[in-house]
Amino acid sequence: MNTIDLAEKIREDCIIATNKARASHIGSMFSIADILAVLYGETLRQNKKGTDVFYDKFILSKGHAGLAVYSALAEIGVLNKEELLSTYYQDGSKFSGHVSKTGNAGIELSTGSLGQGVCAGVGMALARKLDKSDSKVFVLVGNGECNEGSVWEAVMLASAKKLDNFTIIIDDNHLQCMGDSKKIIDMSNMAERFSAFGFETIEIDGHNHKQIKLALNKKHSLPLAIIAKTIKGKGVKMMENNNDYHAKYVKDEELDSVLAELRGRA
Ligand SMILES: Cc1ncc(C[n+]2csc(CCOP(=O)(O)OP(=O)(O)O)c2C)c(N)n1
Repeated sequence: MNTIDLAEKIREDCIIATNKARASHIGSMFSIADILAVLYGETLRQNKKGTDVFYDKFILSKGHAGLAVYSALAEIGVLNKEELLSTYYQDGSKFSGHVSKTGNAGIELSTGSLGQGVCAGVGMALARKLDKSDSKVFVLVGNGECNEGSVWEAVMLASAKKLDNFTIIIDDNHLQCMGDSKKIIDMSNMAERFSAFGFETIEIDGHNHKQIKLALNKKHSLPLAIIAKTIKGKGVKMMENNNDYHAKYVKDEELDSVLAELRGRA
C-alpha cells in the first residue's frame, strides 16, 4: 500500500472505531495521519527476526491520538485490524484510548501524560549511541504539549549529547484541547525555539508526503526538529480547524457521508 492510501485507511479506521466506541480525539488523529503513514509505510526499518518489530523506534508522545498508531500498525499487518475496530476503548481491551504498549507489538511506549515521550525517546537515542547502533529514534509531540517543561529538559539533553540519531516531530496544528494555542502560550516561533536549544530545524507541510519523506530522511549532525504545519481534523471539512473534534466523534447519521468524503479525497 502506498503512503497516501495508508493515510486514508488510518483516517477511515479512526472514524469507524471512535464512532463505535463513542470516543474522542479524532481531530488530533487526523492531524498526524499523513506523518504516521510515511513513518510506518516507508521510514521505520523493521527487524528481520525476533519479537521486537522495529529497528528504528517511534514514540507517539501525544498519546491521546493513539488510535491512529494502532491503525497504522494494523494496516501494515502488525496488529489485528478486526480486533482493533471491534474492541477499541472498551473495558478489558488492549486497545486503550491513550496508546498502550501492553500486549501490542510495535508500540514502544505507553503514553498519555503529555511531555513524557520525549524524555524516554532521548534516553533511547542516547542508549543507541552508547551501543554504537545506527538505529534512529523519532518522537512525535503536539504543539500544545510543548507547553510542558519536561519537553525542554529532554531537548536540552539531546542537544548537549549531540544526538544526531534523534528526531522530534512537532504536530504544529495551532490548537490544543482548551483552544487556540496562540492565546494560551504563543509558541508560533517553534523553529526559533528549537534552534536556540541547539537543534537543526526544518519546517514542512505536515500533509505533503514528499516533504514529510524528505524531512524524515534528512541527514543531520545535531538532533533534528521537524516542525510539521498541520490542520487539526485534516481530511473532513466539518472537522478541519474545528477544535470541537478534539473531544467529539462522528455521529451515526453522519458516518456514511463523512466516509464518502474521505474516500473521494485521495
Ligand atoms: C500532563 C498532561 N496534562 C494535561 C493533559 C490533558 N490533555 C490531553 S490532550 C491536551 C492538549 C494537547 O494539545 P496538543 O499537544 O496541541 O495536541 P492536539 O491539539 O493535536 O490534540 C491536554 C492538555 C494530559 N494528557 N497530560
